[in-house]
Amino acid sequence: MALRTGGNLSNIIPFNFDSPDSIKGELPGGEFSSSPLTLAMLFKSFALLLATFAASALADSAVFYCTDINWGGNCHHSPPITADQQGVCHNMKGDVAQFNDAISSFGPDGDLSCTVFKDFDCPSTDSGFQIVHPGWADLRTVGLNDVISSYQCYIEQGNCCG
Ligand SMILES: [Ca+2]
Repeated sequence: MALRTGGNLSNIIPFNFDSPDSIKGELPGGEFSSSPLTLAMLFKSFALLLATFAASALADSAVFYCTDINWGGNCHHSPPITADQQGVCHNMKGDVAQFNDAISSFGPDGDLSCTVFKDFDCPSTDSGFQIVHPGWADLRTVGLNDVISSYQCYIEQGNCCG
């Protein structure tokens, strides 16, 4: 989904809504006789819809994990993982140290694809374990209960970073 990765609405919505004349100029054939104000309002509504969708899509690009299975116990919703943060390794240290070797459910939102590791620093010597939305509500089923120490995520779909 391209809208998720851009974050810059001016790239998505190339219209100037405050000037109906600018919309006139975009139409093939130049002049048109129907009310430019109505058309501008229509475009504006569409733009608001797009902006709302884009905002919700961006907000969804995060990771949710919990200390108990089925999203129970103590849980943490990570900050949104944006296009420029793809591949960044997140360690269960500092503010989230309580989750080190304690996670029993792990789920990426939206289009994220994440790899979890048993050790810190997403070691390249470990291929890790890939998790995509909606994630695993019971990490015991994949032998990863109470062992995860780091993870990294990529935006799986979308026309990133052009
Ligand atoms: Ca560990």
